[in-house]
Amino acid sequence: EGVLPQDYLLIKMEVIPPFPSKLKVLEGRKLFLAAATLRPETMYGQTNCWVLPEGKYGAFEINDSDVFILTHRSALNLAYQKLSKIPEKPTCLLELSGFDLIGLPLKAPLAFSEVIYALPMLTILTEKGTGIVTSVPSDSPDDYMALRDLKSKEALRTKFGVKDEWVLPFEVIPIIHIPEFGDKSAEKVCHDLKIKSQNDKEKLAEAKRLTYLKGFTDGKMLVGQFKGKKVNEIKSLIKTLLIEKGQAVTYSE
Ligand code: A2H
Repeated sequence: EGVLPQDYLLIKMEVIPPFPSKLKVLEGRKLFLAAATLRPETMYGQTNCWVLPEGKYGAFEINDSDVFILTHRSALNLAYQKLSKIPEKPTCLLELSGFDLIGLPLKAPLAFSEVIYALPMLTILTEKGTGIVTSVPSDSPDDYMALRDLKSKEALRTKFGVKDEWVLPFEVIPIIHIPEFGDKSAEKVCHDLKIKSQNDKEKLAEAKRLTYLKGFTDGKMLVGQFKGKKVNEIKSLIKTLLIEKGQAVTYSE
């Protein structure tokens, strides 16, 4: 836990019905994987969602209409931030593991693909955010390497029951231009630093440091309604827009 609170945006990635048998008791509800992000302006580049296979999650009643899948820890925090049907008390409708979530088809705000899928990432921390991460491989080195691992390693897909069609058709989408790194900054930096896999912790930390700040200070949008504008000028506008459309909520911890 850091000293200063971290303000995240939770992106509501809607689970497309009909639900698989494990989730059948939730049929008829509006169900979302709630992904914590610091980079709302990158949501155009979403190619999938990440879950921790061994992670423990729950489906929580947020209000009269919405049910969020996230960690119990984050559900308790949300309950103290007016995001629980019963104030200050999370209501878990169903216990789930990350394995139960792999392969869920999702509709994600601002994403170009109509459907993207929940896939396994082995480096997700359960003590941060919601334990659900949306994947933007163009601009996030972690996302880029985890997607590359799944694409290049058939054994990894088999191990987690990941179907080829949930992964192989999804390519890195250029969404932000950074003068120093081009249109796919994460791919370039991972390549330049010769990062081998999603487990290459130290190099990935360096890749994140290099791209994160530059994306904000020097990045320019290549797509969407703010095309041509600088990231630091429109980041908060996209956040507000997503909240107003009911596609995201704020969360701090
Ligand atoms: B970011 P900070 Cl394009 N475990 O969103 C591991 N990573 C997590 C997480 C968890 N439990 N919860 C959130 N995150 C990721 C987009 C993005 C992000 C881009 C580029 C960089 C980036 C798309 N993924 O983060 O430690 C989420 O990924 C680089 C730091 O709280 C979230 O924002 O600073 C970010 O880490 C929060 O990390």
